[in-house]
Amino acid sequence: MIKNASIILVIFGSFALIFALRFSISLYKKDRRTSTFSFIPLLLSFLLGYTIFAYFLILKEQTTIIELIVSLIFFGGGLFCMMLLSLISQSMTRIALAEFQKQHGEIHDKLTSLPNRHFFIQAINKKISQYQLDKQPFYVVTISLTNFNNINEIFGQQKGDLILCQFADRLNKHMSHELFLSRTAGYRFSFILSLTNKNEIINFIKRIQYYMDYPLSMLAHKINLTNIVGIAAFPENGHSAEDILKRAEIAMYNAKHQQIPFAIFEPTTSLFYDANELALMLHSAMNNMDFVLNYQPVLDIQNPQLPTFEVLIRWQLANGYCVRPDEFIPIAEKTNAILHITRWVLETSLKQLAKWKKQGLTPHVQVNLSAKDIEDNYLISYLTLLLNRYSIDPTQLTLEITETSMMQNPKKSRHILEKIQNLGVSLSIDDFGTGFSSLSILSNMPIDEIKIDRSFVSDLLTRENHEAIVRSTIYLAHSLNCRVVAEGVETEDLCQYLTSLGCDKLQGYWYGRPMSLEQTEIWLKQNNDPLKSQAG
Ligand code: G
Ligand code: G
Ligand code: MN
Repeated sequence: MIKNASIILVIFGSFALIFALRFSISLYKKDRRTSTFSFIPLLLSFLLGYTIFAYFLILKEQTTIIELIVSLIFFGGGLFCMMLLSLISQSMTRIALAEFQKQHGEIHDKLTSLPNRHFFIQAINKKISQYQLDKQPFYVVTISLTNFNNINEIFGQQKGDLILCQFADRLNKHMSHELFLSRTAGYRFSFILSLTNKNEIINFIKRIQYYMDYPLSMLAHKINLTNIVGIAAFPENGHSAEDILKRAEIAMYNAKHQQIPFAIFEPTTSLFYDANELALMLHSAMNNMDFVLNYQPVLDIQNPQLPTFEVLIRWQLANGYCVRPDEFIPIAEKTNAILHITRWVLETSLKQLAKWKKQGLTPHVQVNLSAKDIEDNYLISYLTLLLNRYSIDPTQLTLEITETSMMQNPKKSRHILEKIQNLGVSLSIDDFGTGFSSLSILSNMPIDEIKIDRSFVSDLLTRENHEAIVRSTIYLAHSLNCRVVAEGVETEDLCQYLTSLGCDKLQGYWYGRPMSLEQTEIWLKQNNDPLKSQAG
């Protein structure tokens, strides 16, 4: 009886060990580490011990209580090993699952479960490395919804999300796995096409757009989502993944701008980003201050030897495009970003003046302020700090304020402008004639200079009423003790006529275009040459 019980216990124990061995083998198959492998020989040697002990029990005629207890321990040990390895195996599976989910989350979008922009860039990079081997060019295509904002407004964010998922699902149905369909921004998706023939590409896009134009349904409503597509080619349109994707997006903006369903990137087309996009990009540009300054020379008729420059900001994107200040300054004005930009422009300009001073060059610079800047109570202290820090003579600096921004809050503007003037810095009214300033307000402003807007100057010689406006503005400005600058002087004829009207300064392509820092330094050195000045 005791003998049979002992044998059964040892046999069950060894079965448990066999299970433990199976767990450890499958664990090792998944894990492939020596620490997990070491379970296998250990369990095998246990199993050998169990078999020898069972054999020993079977051979013996009688079994003692001690042997029964040992068999019990064998049984328990086998069970213990089985449970332990099952537990380890389960935990490892859970850890692996969590890791997978984490990685998946990093490269996938939660809403649509499609890969995200990060993944897509990796996918393009993979295609680029493959190109080194097979020389197979490819296209990156971006498809964006154009009326999704309306959908969100009508149905609310939650339903909007569901509609977006339906759109993504439908798009995914028409794509094979190798196209790497990804969600690359809010309501924008991208994929990679390995076709080489342009007609094939166009047919593919047309087919996709045809399917995507079918209405989707939400709560018994039929929803028409409209989309546009931009396409860029590798290696024709760029060499890095970011460049190609960005260019597909630029092509897409062009399609939107031209109101056509799709466009292929053309290196000559200009850039059309929408305001939302620019606002997002501006945010990151502000972190690195991705701006540069250009300098446009201004001719001082009374004092032609004194070089004067208007400082003009430029925002250069990584893809080589230059966003015009007309496009991004209004966006920066909506947030307080403009205050930081102005401070950067002021500091960079004054730092440059300090560098030039060391080389014996003391040009005059004119910096543009925006409407928000003249409401900024800290502008004065910042300006004082800069003038002291860089030891700049305040008469080397003029600040330009547009007529419209000055008129937004004349009382406050006047207060701040007076403080600026007290520092010894000059003030100039930019784009004069485009706003509707009242003469009484104007005459009370501490102004040193008026810049007549180029819309009046350029056709001065052919439009009598513009000639009258310019002539009377010069008269008015002089009676208010202000100097007058004419902007947009593009020809020699204009220059002569404006000089005869008594204009004090001329600015325009005739005298010089906005220049990079390097070009400006060359200009400065040439104009600082005493021999040339005397000759001129
Ligand atoms: O140089 P360009 O034609 O792109 O300039 C367009 C407009 O942008 C001009 O009206 C000019 O005054 C404005 N601008 C250029 N640089 C600056 C700047 O540094 N600050 C502000 N506020 N406006 C600028
Ligand atoms: O508004 P503000 O004066 O700041 O504008 C200056 C802008 O005018 C600069 O961006 C400059 O590029 C542009 N500009 C300067 N001179 C000329 C010119 O002669 N013709 C034209 N069309 N633009 C000019
Ligand atoms: Mn200006």
